[in-house]
Amino acid sequence: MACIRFVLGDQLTRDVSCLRDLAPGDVVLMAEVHEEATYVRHHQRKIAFLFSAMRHFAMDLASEGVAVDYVRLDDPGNTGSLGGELARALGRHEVSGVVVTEAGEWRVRAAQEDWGAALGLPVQVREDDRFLCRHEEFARLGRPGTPLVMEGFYRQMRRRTGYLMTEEGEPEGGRWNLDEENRAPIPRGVRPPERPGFEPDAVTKEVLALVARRFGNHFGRLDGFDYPVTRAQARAYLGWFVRDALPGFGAYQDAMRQGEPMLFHSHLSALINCGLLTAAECCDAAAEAYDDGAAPLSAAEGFVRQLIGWREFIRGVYWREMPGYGASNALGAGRPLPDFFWTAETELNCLRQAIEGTRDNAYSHHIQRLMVLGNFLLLAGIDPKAVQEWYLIVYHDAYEWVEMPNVVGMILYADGGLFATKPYAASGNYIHKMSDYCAHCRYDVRKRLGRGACPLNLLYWDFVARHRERLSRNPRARHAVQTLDRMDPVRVEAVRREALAFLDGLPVSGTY
Ligand code: FAD
Ligand code: DLZ
Ligand code: SF4
Repeated sequence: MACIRFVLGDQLTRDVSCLRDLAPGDVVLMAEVHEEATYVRHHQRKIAFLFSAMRHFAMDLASEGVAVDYVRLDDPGNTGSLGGELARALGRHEVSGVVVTEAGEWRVRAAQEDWGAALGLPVQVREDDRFLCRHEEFARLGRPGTPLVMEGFYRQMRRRTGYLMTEEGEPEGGRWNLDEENRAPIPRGVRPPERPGFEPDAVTKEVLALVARRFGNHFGRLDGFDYPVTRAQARAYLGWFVRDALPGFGAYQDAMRQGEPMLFHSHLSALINCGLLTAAECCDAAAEAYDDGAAPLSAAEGFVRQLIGWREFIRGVYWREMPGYGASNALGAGRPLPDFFWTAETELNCLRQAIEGTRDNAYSHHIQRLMVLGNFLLLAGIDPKAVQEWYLIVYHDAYEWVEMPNVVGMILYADGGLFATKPYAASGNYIHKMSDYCAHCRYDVRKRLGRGACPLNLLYWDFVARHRERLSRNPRARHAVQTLDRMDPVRVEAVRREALAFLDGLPVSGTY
C-alpha cells in the first residue's frame, strides 16, 4: 500500500533516500511550521531562503507528476510542528506507513524515532546518504570522547573518493594538504569576481512578504534578497563559482577585506546543506576544473578539503558526541553575549564588518566566523551556550550538526581539545596581517596598552594569563605563556585590568 514520504526543509534533493523508491500512489509531504522557524529565532533571510527553496522543490516534484501535499505556514489548521503536520496528513491520505530520511539535528532525529509509536503506524527512518562518510565508518575512528585528527580522516576520504588522486593512488602534486598556499592576504589591485544574483520570482516574493509579516522582528535583513532558490539556479551558481571564483579561492581563502563579505568564497554551504546541491557534485566540478587546467591545485584541493574533509568530519563529530556535546564548557566560560552581536554597534572595526555582513547576508566567510567573531568570543570567555545559539540563528547555512562542533570544538575549545590541538587564540596582529580592517579602525593594532590600544591585544594577554596553566601544558600553546612570563608583571596586571574594564563596559541587556 501507499506511503507518505515526509521531506524536511533541508532534504531538498530528488535523490534523497526517502524518495528513492517513490511509487505510484505515494504522497510527498512537506510542511512549513512555526516551531522550526522559532526554536531559535532564525535570521529572516534564512527562513525566506528555506521556505522559497521548499516551495520551488515541491513545484519541481509536482511538475514530474509526483503527488505533493505541501502545507504552508499560513494554512488554516497548521499545527506548527513537524509531528503535528504528519499526524494531520495521515487524516488526509490513506497510507500504510511513513518513510523519512534521518534529520540532521538530534532534536528532530529523536522526534522521528517517536513518530511511529505516537501515530500507530510504521515510520521507516532511512540513513542520509548525501553525506559521503556513513555513521558506522566514522564510529570506527574511536569511541565518543577520544581525540580525533581531521588530517587522517581527510586522507582516508581522499583515498576512498579518489578526488585529486593519481592513478598510482598518490595525492595530485605529491602533497595531501596545500593549506600553506591558502593564506595570502589580498593585494590591493586584486578584485573579487562579480557574483550573479537571482531576481525573486512570484513564489519568492510571496515568501519574502510572509517572512516580513510573521518574523519581521527576527535578526537580519531581507532587502536585496537574490539567492538561488531552485536546483537550476543552484547549478548555475556552482558553475559560476568554479569558473570565476575558484581560481582565486586557493590563495585568498584566509583573507579579509573591508566591505567585501564574500571575496572568492563559494557561498555554496546553504545550498549544499539544504539539498539543492550535493557535496559530491561540488567536488566533481572543482576536480574537473583542476583536470582541465582551469583552476590551480591549491584552489581545487583547498575546496575539496573543506567538503570531504572538514564538512564530513564535523558532522561525524556531532553524531559521535551527541547528546551531551552542547553542554561542554572546558574553559569555564560564562560571560553573557554582548549586545553588539545583534546591533553591530561596536567600534572594533573587524567585528563590525563581520556582524554587519552577517546581518545583511545571513552569511560571513570562514575566517570571519573563526578568527574575527570566534576569536573574540573565545578571548572574552562568552558562555558557549549563548555562542551556539547566536551562530545557529544568524547564518542561513546553520544547522546544529555543523554549527555545534565548529563552535564548541573549533572556536571555543569548550570540549577541551577533542579535535583542535590548541585554542585558536590570536591578538589583533593576525587580523592586521590578513585584512585591511585595522586601517579603518579607531583603535591602534600596534598598541598593547593604554588609550586607543586594540582591545584584542588586551584580551589576548588576559586570556593567556587566565588560562596559563592549561596553555603551559600544551606544547603548541606553551610559547604564549613563555612570552607572557617575560613581560613586566606590573604591565601584565595593567593589561588585565584594562581587559576587564573593557569587557565589563560592554552593554549586555540579554533581551534579544
Ligand atoms: P567556502 O569557503 O567556499 O568553503 C566550501 C565549503 O566547504 C562550504 O560551502 C562548506 O560546505 C564547507 N566547509 C568549509 N569549512 C567547513 C567547516 N569548518 N565545517 C563544515 N563545512 C565546512 N558551516 C555551515 O555550513 N553551517 C554552519 O552553521 C557553520 N557554522 C560555523 C560556525 C563557526 C564558528 C565556524 C568557525 C564555521 C562554521 N561553518 C559552518 C563552516 C564554514 O565557516 C562555512 O561552511 C563557510 O563559511 C560557508 O561559506 P562558503 O560556502 O562560502 O564556504
Ligand atoms: C530551518 C527550517 C525552518 C526555518 N523551517 C522549516 C520548516 O518549516 N519545515 C521543515 O521541514 N524544515 C524547516 N527547517 C529545517 C529543519 O529545521 C531541519 O530539517 C531540522 O533542523 C533537521 O535538520
Ligand atoms: Fe580589530 Fe584591533 Fe584591527 Fe580594530 S585595530 S580592526 S579592533 S584588530
